[in-house]
Amino acid sequence: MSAGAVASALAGAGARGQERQGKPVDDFWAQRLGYSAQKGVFELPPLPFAPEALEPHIDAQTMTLHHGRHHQAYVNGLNAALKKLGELRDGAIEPALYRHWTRELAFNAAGHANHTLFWGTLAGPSAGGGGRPAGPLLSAIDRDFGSFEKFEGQFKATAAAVEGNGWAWLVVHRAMPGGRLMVSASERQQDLYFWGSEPILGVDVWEHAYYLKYQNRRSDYLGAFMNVIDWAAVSARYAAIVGP
Ligand code: MN3
Repeated sequence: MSAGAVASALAGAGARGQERQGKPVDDFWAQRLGYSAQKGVFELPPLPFAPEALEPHIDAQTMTLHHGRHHQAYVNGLNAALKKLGELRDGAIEPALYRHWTRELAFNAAGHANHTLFWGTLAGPSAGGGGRPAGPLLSAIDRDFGSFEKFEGQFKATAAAVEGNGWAWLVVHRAMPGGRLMVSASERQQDLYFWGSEPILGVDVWEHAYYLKYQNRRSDYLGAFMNVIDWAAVSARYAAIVGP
């Protein structure tokens, strides 16, 4: 390594060290997930808009139940898993209980994170929901999928094909240069997740997300969902990950 490269690498390490001491570059999850250091538990963050804001595409009753009961249940499950794992460490050790509560931890933590991201990427018709992105995100979609229409086709088809409960995602892979985008899916909350991918948009296709209004017509829900995507928020998340 040349002297210049060494100096450059050290400068980079120094910059990263400063970031660790101060505000991290990308502290999205730290800001959003509602961890109370004082109480030592996660708390359900409020829905960032009124439950009726996504009408007529997603109804208020679905939103109220989805946030207040389903999302709350993931937060409760996450806190319970952390508590139980602590109790197991301190008491009688039964390996099968570790397996159970570690699974509970992964499922509920992912459920909490998935829904937190989800609410933050939605906007009603009067708040700019729907349409398509602009700027660097649209350029990246054109580059990586061929066109916005091809992205939309893959995203909706992936969501329609999730077996049982799960999600379809638009993700950035951190290891690939230039903010490479991909469409992926989760079964349940986190099964099929691959390390290094960072979701910037997801659609919840658990039946609790749409059954009251759409019953078993998942494809109708997916069509409506495209009308409530807050592309400005998705673009901001993309920019935060990829950088200027
Ligand atoms: Mn859900």
